[in-house]
Amino acid sequence: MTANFTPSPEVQEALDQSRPVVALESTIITHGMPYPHNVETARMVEDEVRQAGAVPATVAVIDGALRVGLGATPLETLARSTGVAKLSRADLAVCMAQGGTGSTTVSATMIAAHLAGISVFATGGIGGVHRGAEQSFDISADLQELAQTPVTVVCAGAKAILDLPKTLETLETLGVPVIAYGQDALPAFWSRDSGLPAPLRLDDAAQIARAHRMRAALGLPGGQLIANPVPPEHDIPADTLHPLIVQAQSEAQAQGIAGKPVTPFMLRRIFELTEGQSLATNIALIRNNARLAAQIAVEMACQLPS
Ligand code: PSU
Ligand code: MN
Repeated sequence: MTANFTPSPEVQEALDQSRPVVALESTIITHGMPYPHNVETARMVEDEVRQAGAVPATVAVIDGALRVGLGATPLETLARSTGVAKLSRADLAVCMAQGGTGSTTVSATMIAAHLAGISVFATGGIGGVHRGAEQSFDISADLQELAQTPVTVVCAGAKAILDLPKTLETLETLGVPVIAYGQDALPAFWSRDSGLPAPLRLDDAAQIARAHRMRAALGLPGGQLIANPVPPEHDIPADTLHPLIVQAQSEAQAQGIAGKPVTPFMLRRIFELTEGQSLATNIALIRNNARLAAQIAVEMACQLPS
């Protein structure tokens, strides 16, 4: 480990004692939600993990150090900052070399989690193949990361702003298991049902932990994607969202928004067009994912050979 890579004392102690730890990302804080909802949500998510018996480890780069487990002050500072870099696999090392500060996306958070020895990570929705990718070539680095880094990622499905059939096809090509939790349908972030069947289904945390261990035993690289449907009371049906997504996307196109800013722009416009309903759903689904991720981490710790 280098001096630039520093799990917090609490996280390091839990890992040393083989106690359950759940990694959390920070792009959702800096680019996914407005202040102060972002920092409030980050705290609630950490509390969910603790209540379920695991230690939360929020990941970010602060002044060149890759931090795994953020204290209250850096979390608040990050949440208030504007113009923070959004780091994926491609940008992580350069940001650190420059002594910069940035939030980590799913791909960079998986890298940090794996370096620290954390096997489970909770987020909202992963990135994927964007609509119109046949023109733009915009495919999130999250997919390649799932193919190579052995972390089980709990999300609420890929964001509905993406091309979900193409995202599923790409994940299959990359050898990533996409596992719906407790239902047959693939959830689509704000909606419980995307209208697509999920390739795989598991119904409890112990099975998910076993499948993770089985991949390792087989020598298969990469992680698992768990798609956990948002609780029913917060579901926004896909049909309700569809026209709003189409509208937001045509606005993005008209304004020439491309690359990294696309996802933050889309999330903000859906928030505005649903008059805040999408944010309440986003918060509910992240908390729900944190709970399941903690249960999986607890099972993984129980299943450790003694
Ligand atoms: N989930 C959310 N909000 C977010 C993201 C996920 O609820 O802001 C972030 C994640 O960090 C994910 C990133 O890795 O969006 C994907 O960005 P892109 O499409 O540019 O790869
Ligand atoms: Mn992209």
